[in-house]
Amino acid sequence: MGKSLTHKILAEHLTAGELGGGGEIGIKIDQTLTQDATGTMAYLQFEAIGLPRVRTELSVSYIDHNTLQNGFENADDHAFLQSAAARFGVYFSRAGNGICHQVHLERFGIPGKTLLGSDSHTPTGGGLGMLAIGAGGLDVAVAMGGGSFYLNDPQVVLVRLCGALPPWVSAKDIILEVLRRVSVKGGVGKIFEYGGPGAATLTAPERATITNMGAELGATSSIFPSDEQTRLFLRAQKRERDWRPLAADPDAAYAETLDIDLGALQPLAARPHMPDLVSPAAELAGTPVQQVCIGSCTNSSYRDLMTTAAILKGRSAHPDVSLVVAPGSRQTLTMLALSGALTDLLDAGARVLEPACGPCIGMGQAPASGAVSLRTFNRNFAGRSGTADAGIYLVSPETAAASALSGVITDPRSLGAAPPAVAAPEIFRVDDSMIIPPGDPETPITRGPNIKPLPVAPSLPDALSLPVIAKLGDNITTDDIMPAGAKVLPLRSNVPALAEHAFAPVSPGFAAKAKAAGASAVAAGWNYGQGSSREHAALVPMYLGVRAVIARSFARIHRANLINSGILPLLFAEDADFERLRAGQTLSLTGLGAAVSGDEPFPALIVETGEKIRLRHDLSERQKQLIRAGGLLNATRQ
Ligand code: MIC
Ligand code: SF4
Repeated sequence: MGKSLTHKILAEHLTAGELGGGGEIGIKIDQTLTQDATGTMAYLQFEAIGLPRVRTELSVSYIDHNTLQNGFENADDHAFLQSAAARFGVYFSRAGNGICHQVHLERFGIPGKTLLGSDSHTPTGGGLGMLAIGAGGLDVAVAMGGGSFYLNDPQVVLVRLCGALPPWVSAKDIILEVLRRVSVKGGVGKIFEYGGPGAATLTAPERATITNMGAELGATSSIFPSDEQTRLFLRAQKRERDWRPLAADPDAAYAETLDIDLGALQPLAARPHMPDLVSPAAELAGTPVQQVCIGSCTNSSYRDLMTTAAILKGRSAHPDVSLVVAPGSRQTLTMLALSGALTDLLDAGARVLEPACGPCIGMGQAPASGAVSLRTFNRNFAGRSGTADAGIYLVSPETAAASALSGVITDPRSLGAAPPAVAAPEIFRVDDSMIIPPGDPETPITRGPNIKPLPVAPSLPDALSLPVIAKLGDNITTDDIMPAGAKVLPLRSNVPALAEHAFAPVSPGFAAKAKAAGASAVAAGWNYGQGSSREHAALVPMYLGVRAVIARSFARIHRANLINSGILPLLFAEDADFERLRAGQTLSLTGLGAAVSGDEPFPALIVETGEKIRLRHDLSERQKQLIRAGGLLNATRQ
């Protein structure tokens, strides 16, 4: 039986465990990336590990999230990150150079390499045939130190594409179709490998749109083969030397297969407030729109913005629509400028932002109360835009541009028979002057007042009495646990200040209750912790004394972050146990040492009612050790 591309790359990098065995595996990481909202912690952790320089082939630190400088905090963080990059041997992509995933694709991604990034959309690199995975900052810090990255041996799903996209339908509609079929939790534990004859019709940036938003499936990663399209892209980036052909064996075995006929797709939109609530744009047509945002790491390549500009050329955005364009990279923005397309965007009334995450993470451009905002982004969780009652729809650049012109959700096919043709450039404008190479290992680290020491996890006692401060529903996101946005993000390197905002959207007053309790637990439904990789969603609860999260299931990255922070990720043994436990009750856990060492369900007492419920865990031997040691940082130092 032949091998999938995923298994080939995993096999080349395997350091522990067995492929196909279903257990935990360790892999060697070739490249890492961090961004400024997660990077401060990652480099503080790398510093705490105590190595002088990174041991990867390449590590890059990007500044792209916290670019609104309302106070000193973000600039302080950037100065810290720049000095840490120089000292530890990391490339530093300055503020204004673009979004980590877009720039990494353009300038650093290499087919067949492994990439670990402290951002959930790191799988964007899968568009180039890399095995690119998102993780918490601490996992990335360990990988920078040369340590293996551990993951559950993934199930590999083949997404077989046939045919070619019809006019006005683009890559975003493909991944929205996958989300419609698979759902936001359907990808947990899986890697989506794209193939079939339709794959060859997609350029590398189009593929990257798909692998980027594979994160919204909860998937471990997504990957395309490295073929002629990949070669053309790398050649146009003046990096053809980085190309090598890579594909699955023709008789490769897969856990599942998903067939998509590209020719049968139509423009789609994800409705508020989940990326898998997908409808045809035509069915939503006529809904008034107050804001249209084009950009983010999903859809802000040269192809996407040139297409947008061509659709808008010679016309104006509807007077009721605020049209925002955030280019993905300085390369894209300068090429738009040189081609004149930037003028077309400005003439159409676009508010052009610097190349950064911007509105995608609520860094400015919060929509008006109750507004409908169409975005080419990847997440539409309630409140993430900065406006709690805004309704965010996720769409392609084509649908966004058509709707910006009309002021209502518009199926772009209504604009005519064929969209303006945008050819992939023969050569991109390559200028790496805003990427600073690694500096002197003696560089002193700059530490402004916003850089606070790392919180330290406690080790596991044998008995715990834990008030359940909150009982939450299904699909709780890390934006619910640790909100982002322009007001809160500047506190990412200041855990005590950040802690005041924990669980704000779903459990107001959480921080005060947790502090009063000393030690506590949180209960939740399915897919707890989906979304962002931010380890702050574990670090902050740990800082506030949360010792266990008991859920029906967990999202991959967040579960790993909980363990890394020494918080027990427990599961309800049965549905009835979930029903029985209520917020405000106290859970008494005894014999925890034995319970963690064993693999059997164990009892927990609800103090108020005297009822016993049964809990379990699915920790690997390595994870059991981490929990006992009080998390990954303590364990690594030991
Ligand atoms: C996001 O899209 O939610 C972020 C902001 O990029 C996060 C990282 C973070 O919270 O800093 C992610 O996707 O991992
Ligand atoms: Fe930035 Fe948004 Fe992409 Fe996250 S999803 S990396 S915030 S552009």
